[in-house]
Amino acid sequence: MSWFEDFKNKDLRTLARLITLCEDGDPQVIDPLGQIFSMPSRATVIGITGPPGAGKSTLLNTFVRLIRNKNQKVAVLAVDPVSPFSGGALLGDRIRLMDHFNDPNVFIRSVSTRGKLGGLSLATRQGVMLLDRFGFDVILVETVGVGQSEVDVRKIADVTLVALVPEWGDSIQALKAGILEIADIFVVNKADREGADRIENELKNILHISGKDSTPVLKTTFNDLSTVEKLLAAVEVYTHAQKEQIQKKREKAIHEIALELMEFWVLREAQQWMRSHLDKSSNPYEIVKRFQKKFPQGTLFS
Ligand SMILES: Nc1nc2c(ncn2[C@@H]2O[C@H](COP(=O)(O)OP(=O)(O)OP(=O)(O)O)[C@@H](O)[C@H]2O)c(=O)[nH]1
Ligand SMILES: [Mg+2]
Repeated sequence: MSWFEDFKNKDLRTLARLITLCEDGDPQVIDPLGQIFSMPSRATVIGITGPPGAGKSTLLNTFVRLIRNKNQKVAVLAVDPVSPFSGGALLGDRIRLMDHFNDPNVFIRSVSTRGKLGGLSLATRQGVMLLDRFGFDVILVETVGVGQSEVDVRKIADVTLVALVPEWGDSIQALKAGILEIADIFVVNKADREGADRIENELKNILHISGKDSTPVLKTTFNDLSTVEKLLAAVEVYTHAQKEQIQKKREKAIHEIALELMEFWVLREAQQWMRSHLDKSSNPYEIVKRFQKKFPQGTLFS
């Protein structure tokens, strides 16, 4: 049986194995990925990003519950942070809050780079594509970081939620340029804590000044289900209203995906070659000059 046949037959091990091969940047995935890409796509991809410990996983855990209540299939892709904040928290910890391990219609998976060039966003994008074609109705992608996130979750998600917490109130000013570009919906999480109203007002002010009054700001608390229900409803309103733009974004992504993958392989090969040709020299420019001589500009891909 081929990868594709197994995938079509909804074999979960094949799905998991393909995601691993994507993480590894293994060239043998291209054939099956090409076949799988042609399958119908139907998932809504919800991205969530925010500072470490903002309660993203907790929120997604509740999302999973609400989505399952509607009898939809849901997948969670937790992107392993190799970020300076967390120093690469253990994934077991990051997704420990998931209560759904025994539900076959819930798929939870982490992706990590394992230190490989460009691998993280590539693997995440490929992972989302696989989960979509596999038949999940909703795919939740969690990444850590605001603005400087290694994975630009916006590129992958149909709708991007930025989670902030009251403790971050003072930092909003500093962050505003970055986060305004990222968020389709703002979440003030841990709204049971002091300062939630302040951060909400501050956000709304910044959005108003920037002419982005239409960006929703919702407060959520883990022990108040109705707040998370409202958030999910806002996500549905957004994806419904933006249907055409989302479709366009997906069409635009075709070239992005191809370029990212080709760049990845070319760079990896080039790096390996260059490293193996580093000779002893006290002058870095001498090394580059020898490289230039060997490959004059414009000859590499001629
Ligand atoms: N008070 C309060 N605490 C919360 C709330 N939501 C989550 N927490 C707590 O915040 C801590 C971090 O929650 P996580 O869901 O792991 O946060 P995260 O953003 O996924 O963390 P990383 O993935 O490590 O960045 C946990 O101890 C949660 O119990 C909330 O609404 N209110
Ligand atoms: Mg988490």
